Amino acid sequence: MMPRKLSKPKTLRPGTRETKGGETHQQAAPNQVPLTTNQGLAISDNQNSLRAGERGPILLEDFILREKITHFDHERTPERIVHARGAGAHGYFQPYQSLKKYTKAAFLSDPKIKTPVFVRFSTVAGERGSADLARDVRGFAVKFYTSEGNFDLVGNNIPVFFIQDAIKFPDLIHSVKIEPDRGFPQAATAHDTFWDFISLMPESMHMVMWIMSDRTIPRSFRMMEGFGIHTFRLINEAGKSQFVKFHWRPKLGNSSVLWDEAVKINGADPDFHRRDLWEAIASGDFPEYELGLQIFDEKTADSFEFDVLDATKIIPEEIVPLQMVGKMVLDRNPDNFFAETEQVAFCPSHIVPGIDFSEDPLLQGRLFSYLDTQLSRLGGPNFHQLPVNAPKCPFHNLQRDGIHQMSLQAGRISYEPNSLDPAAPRESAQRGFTTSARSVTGNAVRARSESFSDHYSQARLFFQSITPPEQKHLAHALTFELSKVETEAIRLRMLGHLELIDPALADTVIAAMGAEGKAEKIKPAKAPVDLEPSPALRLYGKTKPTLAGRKVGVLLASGFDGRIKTDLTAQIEKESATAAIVASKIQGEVDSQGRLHPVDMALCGAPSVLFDAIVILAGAEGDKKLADDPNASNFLLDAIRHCKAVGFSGIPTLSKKVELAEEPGVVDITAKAGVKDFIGAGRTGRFWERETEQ
Ligand code: HDE
Repeated sequence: MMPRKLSKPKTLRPGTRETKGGETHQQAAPNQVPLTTNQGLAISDNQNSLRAGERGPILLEDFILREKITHFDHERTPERIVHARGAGAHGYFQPYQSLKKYTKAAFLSDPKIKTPVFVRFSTVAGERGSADLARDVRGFAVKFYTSEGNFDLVGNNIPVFFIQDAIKFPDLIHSVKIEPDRGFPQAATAHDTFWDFISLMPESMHMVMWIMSDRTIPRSFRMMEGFGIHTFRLINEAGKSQFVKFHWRPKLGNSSVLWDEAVKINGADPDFHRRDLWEAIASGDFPEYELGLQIFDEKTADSFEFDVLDATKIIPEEIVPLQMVGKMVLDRNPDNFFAETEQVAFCPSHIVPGIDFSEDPLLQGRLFSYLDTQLSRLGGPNFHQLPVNAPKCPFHNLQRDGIHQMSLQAGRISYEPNSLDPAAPRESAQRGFTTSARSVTGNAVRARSESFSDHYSQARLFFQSITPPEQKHLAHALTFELSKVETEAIRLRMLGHLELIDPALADTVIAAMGAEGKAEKIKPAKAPVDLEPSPALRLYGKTKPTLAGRKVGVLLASGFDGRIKTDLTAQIEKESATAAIVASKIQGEVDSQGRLHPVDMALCGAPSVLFDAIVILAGAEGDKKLADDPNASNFLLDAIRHCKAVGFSGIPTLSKKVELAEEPGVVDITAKAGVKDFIGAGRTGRFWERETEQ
């Protein structure tokens, strides 16, 4: 779909009334409901509190002031202890074909069924006001409002987790969040307590590879994968149970930014991800994800060299391929961030008939935690009545009262069985949720199965499966993070783990840190083995290169060629990408014909890290001005450094200044096929061969 341009906000000028003090008093039109208190009382003056004389103290009698301020004082609810910062969207899910063979879940039974969804993407460690581009796991939580109740698939953008047992979660989160005495660092793993804990948790080594990879600095929520992580069960009408793993694949393909970009984006636009999602949906460019399932039976599960109940392990797609079974489209922004994105309450225990849990000890702990957290976060047991949380199918039971009760629960009967009300809700053996038949035996023990003990083989598999640029970035990230650790013993312990994961990776990081011969010797519970590399784990090279959904920054400087600009922006739109027009001044820029062109952003607030590819269009005079502007040099230099497609025209002074060389992906846009070549380069995305950092 071609993205529509976002409409510019309009200013309204309602009638105002004259005052001595000169403050603005906008008046409700006669046919408009006036501003009222929460009791419905019309308010005559929303600018002045009630005073004893024009210059006197405020009277306690001012119930209007007190109501307004009291409500304001209570505007915030406690933020989520993890995943505090997030962005949400509405949409729908639709299966490609009936999955009745595997599951009796109604929403998967018929390709005609469109199930409404609400999705919330998030970071994990940072507080609600932290920046979007923190190096962090991203939450990918989907609430399906099915005809049989809500199903919450509360996943992440990484298919494994740090720990194997829920009892370690508070420790993990305490180690990663701000250190409790000093209150920093915010939204960062690069500190002592995190790496101290991690280096003492061999089971987290696989996840460490993923979090140090480019996956934790995604370009967009629209360009990242999602995973249910745990093994779940699918149950069909005949009661047959199979294991399943859930995957989301973005239609736009995967894309991440470089660390240097992430750092700069956090300064230039800390809301980069939520803005990107909001603008894409508002302009009609709806994000889409395919749902892929890995379905396997108990016998297959038993044949793996790892345990499918261990959340630190993947099942390589080369062993159990993904079946793409449906798509999710996000087509509506929330009407109110707080009411929807903030108050949405996901719980892995929200399940529907046809899907069931596994005995994964991490999942089992989550089944308790989420309901509990909503009680304290949303204030009571009726959070399911909030519009974003309420099922869209009928629901009724005999639970009553409680804080923030919003429904009018009529009638005398609030117990069951009863003989007084034949119409009261009762259980249904036929339609009700039943736990799949599974035998549970054994003594009560606090012990971890030996089948969970290989902590290094899949970490190695991940590192050896990703592309060379991704490997390089991963080594950089480890060097950066460990160099921030002040305690030498922690650094050396982590280097010992790296030696077990991959000696070449360890050597690179050790050399970059100057720690040759110092790594601690770690004894693994189980010696790692080499596994067949899995290309599916790569970020790049899995989908066709595309410019769709990306943003091209077009920097104009005076005297530019208006025809090239028109052609270029038309070609960009044809790719389903967007062009952001940038110039030194927000009021516009003049072309070679003296015509003023409107612009979207001023250069001082539009560094090239905000774009996927850039073009500089300048006339001779504009070029000289750009050469004198450090923002323009940085615009170009950063795009080169970040390996992006660069189109330029008539910029000898600026290009000389930044020593622009003939390089792959750098295109003279004034050449005969200049615009076409630039679009081709834009589709390629990054030209890794240009990457200079070692
Ligand atoms: Fe969560 N997690 N988690 N988590 N989690 C929460 O619930 C918890 C885990 C995930 O956008 C909390 O509503 C425990 C794995 C997402 O609102 C809390 C354990 C995965 C979100 C909680 C885990 C996740 C949360 C905090 C270890 C990926 C955000 C606020 C057993 C499969 C959902 C809330 C949203 C949120 C507990 C581990 C994903 C405290 C105890 C593994 C996407 O209940």
